[in-house]
Amino acid sequence: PGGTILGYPRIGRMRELKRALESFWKGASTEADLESVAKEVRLANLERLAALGLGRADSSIPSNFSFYDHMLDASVAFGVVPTRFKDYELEHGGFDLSGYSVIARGEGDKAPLEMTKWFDSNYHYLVPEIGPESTFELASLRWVDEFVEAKEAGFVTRPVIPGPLTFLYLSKPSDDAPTGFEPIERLDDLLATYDDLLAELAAAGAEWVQIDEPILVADIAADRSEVLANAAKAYANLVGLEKRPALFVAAPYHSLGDALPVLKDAGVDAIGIDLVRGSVPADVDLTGATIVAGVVDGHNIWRTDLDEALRKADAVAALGATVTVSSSTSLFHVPHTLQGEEHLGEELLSWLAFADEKVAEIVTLAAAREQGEHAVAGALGEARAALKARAEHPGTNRADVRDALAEVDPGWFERGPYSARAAAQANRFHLPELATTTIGSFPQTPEIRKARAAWAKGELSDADYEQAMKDEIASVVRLQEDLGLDVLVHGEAERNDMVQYFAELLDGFDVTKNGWVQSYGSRCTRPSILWGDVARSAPMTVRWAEYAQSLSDKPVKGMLTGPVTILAWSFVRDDQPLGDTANQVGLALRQEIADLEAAGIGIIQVDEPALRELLPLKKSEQSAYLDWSVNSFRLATSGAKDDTQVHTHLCYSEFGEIIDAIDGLNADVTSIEAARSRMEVLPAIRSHGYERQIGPGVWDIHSPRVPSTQEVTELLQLAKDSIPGKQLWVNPDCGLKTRGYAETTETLTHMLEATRAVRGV
Ligand code: THG
Ligand code: ZN
Repeated sequence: PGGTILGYPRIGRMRELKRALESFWKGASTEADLESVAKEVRLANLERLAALGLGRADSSIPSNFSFYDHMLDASVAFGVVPTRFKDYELEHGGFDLSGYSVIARGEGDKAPLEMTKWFDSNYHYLVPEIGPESTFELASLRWVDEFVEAKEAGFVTRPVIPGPLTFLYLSKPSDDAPTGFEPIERLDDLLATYDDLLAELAAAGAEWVQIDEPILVADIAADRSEVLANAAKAYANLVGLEKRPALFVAAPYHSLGDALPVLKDAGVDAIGIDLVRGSVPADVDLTGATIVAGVVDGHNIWRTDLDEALRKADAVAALGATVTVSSSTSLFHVPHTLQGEEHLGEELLSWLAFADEKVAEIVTLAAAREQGEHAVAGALGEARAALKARAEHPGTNRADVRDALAEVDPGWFERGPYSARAAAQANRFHLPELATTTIGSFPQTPEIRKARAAWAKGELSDADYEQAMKDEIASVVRLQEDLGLDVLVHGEAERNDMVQYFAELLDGFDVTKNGWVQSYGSRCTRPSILWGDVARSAPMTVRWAEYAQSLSDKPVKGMLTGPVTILAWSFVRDDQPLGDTANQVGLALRQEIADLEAAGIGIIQVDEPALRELLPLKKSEQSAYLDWSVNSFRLATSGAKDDTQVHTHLCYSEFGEIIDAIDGLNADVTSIEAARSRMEVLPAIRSHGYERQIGPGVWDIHSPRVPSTQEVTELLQLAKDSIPGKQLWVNPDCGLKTRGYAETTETLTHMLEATRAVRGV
């Protein structure tokens, strides 16, 4: 029927779930308190979606709640939690919310599930661990219970479940699995569990279930014909069940390609396709199929071109399909609502649509298709006017920015040879083997947040705020000197977020007040809106770096966020190639680096943690991406002098695909996340033949646990097996802003003890 969405934000309009989770983890509230907030969030979402025009009784409202992560939910529901968490299991099977939280966050010597990026988004999922020893059984009925809860409140929802192929292809082999084992080998056993789940949902009265299979749009290591054969087998199995809801298989994030006919032939009842990122071949026969056409961008915040959306829906209908209009992806990638964002100004507001406004657009599109465009002529007219105003706005096309980029010549992308740089830097800094540093941020204490909030409200003067930040910087510098780190940082007290900080200082951006988007678990980010041409009007970081350097004889790193990451973690304009936008940012950073050098800063880190995240899901698009992303970084950094040491930091450990890009960035030192995966990336880097310096993280900072000196020593020794000591740096996985001072001081002490032990070998 009419219109639907693939999912809705789960964290709550005022981040109620975040607050409830964090209070529960602190021990300040009970499991029952947490359950009750969660229920309020779920029911409020249902009411809101119905009020916006999705049907209460026709399964067009999805139910996609999760306490922490949907892949973790699937691990728990299918009974495949790693054996190290057995102690936390309830007597009759399954986990309560404390046990569930331990799997997500770790405790004592129990490392949590690994966390990694969800497709090409800024969301992180928890990686299931599957081995030959895993036993599959339906161990949680949460999805059924939530369906029943909604039904009792008057809503027939559509439960949203990760699909069997996506679940297994995104899993990693368990610690107990023999080499060569692939989780997908357990497909038959997993399917038996889906059979049970679908029977339970049907018995509870579910008419539809949404099974998310985004893995089908991605080019993954597995052979495509094997993936398609598994898809055919899995869906033939599920379609053949006697007792089941209608099956809606959704495949967001790109084109389904040759998996589309496979799903159609298997006889699934509806197929969701992404028509924002992807497309349907013009010659595919969709006769008899029901297609949920993702024509409203679920992953970005621009107001939809409704005329184009209608054209896309019509084109799919012309292939023979019955069409329902929808979002291209779940809306959990965008904030709840534009309400409360009036400070953005009428003009910018009129160009935007967050989750609620997108639902309204979908309802408009559905009405246009059912009743004719005349029925919604007003809404269509408004959308046209807003799009036209956006295209014609002077800020989206600035002559000064365009001229500056036109003057860039190829020499601006090249630094001198590494050997010369390395010699100049060795001469300037005299760093030891296994040099120690941190990634940049130190804990953002409640006092820092309070000072920033007071300053924003005008309750703290500029001078007092400046002094508060300087005091914090001084104490962070002193702590690092006491610990004995070799290369210091200023700690980034003055930064709310590594992207937003720059967005607030650069032209072409705006920031929201409450535009939170879940990043992982209870953690959210507030992506900035990159709407226009980007330019720097004044230095952004120099006075803080200069102050920190004035306090120490050791080098203090200048800290910048790279162009790709600024794009990836913002909502970025969709009216020009990303590479053009990235070069505008690159040029602004190049000016900043020149100013940092002039202020005496000798080591400058340009973070690109999101480089891997934006890597296209389709192989055919990857090399063009790597070209523009690497180029924008080189544009930013290649003006640095030989004796300026350029660092970069990348997150997430699937480096196989981008080792060439790391090479291409041409940074002198690259730090990477490696602790949770126990350095598994290093052999690949070694066999690639990497001549520059690398700092594989030895502390997983996403978890509150403190690794022992012994554990860090083992990781460092593993690293030394692959990388010569002269090239090796010692650092945590990532910035420390989410950690507290107690665990930070303790872990850094362990890190330095381990370094001394390994240096002594
Ligand atoms: N900034 C942005 N995106 C990111 C990161 C970031 N994406 C990937 C990675 N880092 C995700 N990691 C985090 C780490 C910490 C937080 C969010 C994402 C975080 N958020 C606070 C919270 O939810 O409590 C925000 C509160 C605040 O700043 O006031 O701690 O670094 N853009
Ligand atoms: Zn990182």
